[in-house]
Amino acid sequence: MKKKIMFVGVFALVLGAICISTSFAAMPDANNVKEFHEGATVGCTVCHTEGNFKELNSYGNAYNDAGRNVDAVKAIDDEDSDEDGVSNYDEIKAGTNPGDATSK
Ligand SMILES: [Ca+2]
Ligand SMILES: [Ca+2]
Repeated sequence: MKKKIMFVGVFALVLGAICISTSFAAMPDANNVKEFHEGATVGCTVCHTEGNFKELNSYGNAYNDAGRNVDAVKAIDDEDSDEDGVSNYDEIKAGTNPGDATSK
């Protein structure tokens, strides 16, 4: 019984550490977008696929390919990563998703 409780405890600690490290890893990226687009609301789904935060959407891939920093945000601003007819800049300013063509 003690071994089972110990295993569950260790598993919970490892899972918690993974969740925390994943969240903190993504924060600098969201902050890069916020830094360039002052006042913008930037959630996880700006760069990641809805419901699968391990997978990048088209905007996330473009940001990653451009260098994954503030300059990358600027470099892809005039692009239309999700090909919905609205530029990444306009989508972020409007609060729509630059990586989701159904959001414009
Ligand atoms: Ca777009
Ligand atoms: Ca869009």
